[in-house]
Amino acid sequence: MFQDATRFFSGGVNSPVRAFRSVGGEPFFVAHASGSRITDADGRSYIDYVGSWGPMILGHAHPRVVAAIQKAAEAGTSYGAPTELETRLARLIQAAFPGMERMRFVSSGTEACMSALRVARGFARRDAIVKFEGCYHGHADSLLVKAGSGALTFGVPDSLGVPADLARHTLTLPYNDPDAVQAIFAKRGKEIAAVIVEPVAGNMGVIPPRPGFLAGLREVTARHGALLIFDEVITGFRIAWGGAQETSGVRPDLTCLGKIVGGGLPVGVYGGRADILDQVAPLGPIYQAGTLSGNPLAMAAGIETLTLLQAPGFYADLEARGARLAAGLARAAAAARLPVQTSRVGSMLTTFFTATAVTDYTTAKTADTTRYGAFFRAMLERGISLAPSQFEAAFISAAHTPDDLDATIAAAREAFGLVAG
Ligand code: KE4
Repeated sequence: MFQDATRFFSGGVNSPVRAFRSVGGEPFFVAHASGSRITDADGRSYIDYVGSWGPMILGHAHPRVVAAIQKAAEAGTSYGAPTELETRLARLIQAAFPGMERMRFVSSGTEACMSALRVARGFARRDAIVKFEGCYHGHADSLLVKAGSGALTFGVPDSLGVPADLARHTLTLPYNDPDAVQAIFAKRGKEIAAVIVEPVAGNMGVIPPRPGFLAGLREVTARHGALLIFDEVITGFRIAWGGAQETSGVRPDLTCLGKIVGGGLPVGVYGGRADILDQVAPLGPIYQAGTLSGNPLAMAAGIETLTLLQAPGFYADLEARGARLAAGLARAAAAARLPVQTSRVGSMLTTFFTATAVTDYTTAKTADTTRYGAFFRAMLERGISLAPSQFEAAFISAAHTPDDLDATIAAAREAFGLVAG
């Protein structure tokens, strides 16, 4: 199947990380999935911690989500016209994210972040934006930019095909570095339209914000007339019902959501202060549009998913599962005398193969990716499917049972031993 796929797709995949290139071996092809398990075309099943990179917080093929999609499909699959389903999902989102006074559905996290940036630039009438090294906000040109030569100079492209003229409007700073933020605003505050941040980083592995970091971003952006954008595509409905703005108490001007909010179907959302969103077409001069925005099947999947997340104790149970797995993995690594950092926020976690405390991209990159690759393969052989990259998160779902977690820890004990050997 992989051979066949390489005749059609670059690297045989429809998204780069799926190709297993940073962990070695060939990707398995999925036949079906249910609950915490995913089964490949050869009939092998795994306990799954990729969870479609975040959306599958309820586990795969939840019967109520599947039924909701089936019911919606029988009424038609797309209209290109408003439906009451969109309003119902928006009401649930606003209940979790009250700062999203107005919002708009799009079809991916990339589209949500790209649109939020254009809205911020249009509203602030400024071109510069600030992002953080190691944070990923989708593949829009302005966000595929790395730090320029000096910390205070504008960015350079982080991908071929991104014009230098565009990249120079993006400033990239170290994550968790409040001094760098203060310095850039002192020097260029008047040019900066927005700061976009993963309020808990997930794309360099899981890295929580230092105490005060997010509040510092809130203060400095407000003081300089810049907008604060929380990219909660991963953290939204993951680390809490109200994401990182619930856990941190910091309210951004704009929020981007994705993944869980569509229950596994293609949905992204951007939204925030009404006075900002009132500038978006057809009300105002900032344009953004989408054929499949608000797709009825995706809306139905999102409504059912968010409804199920409101079950009493849902997040407390996930927290307990996360704590149990993280403690078990840390004990297993210690037993193999392997220096690792287990970094966890709620039900998203990363085991960094390094003795260094991981607080930003530079320290994350001290991780031994060869060892991670060996660990990944050893776990796969033992029926555990982890993220095929050291710099991603493992996701626990409500479908992961205590037995699943204990089996994972037992497999890790062997895998760490092999890697240490
Ligand atoms: P999508 O366009 O892939 O739906 O979302 C982009 C995005 C935006 N913001 C954050 C914080 C994200 O994590 C993502 C996408 N995450 C990646 C990996 N964590 C998705 C997996 C992939 O690229 O295949």
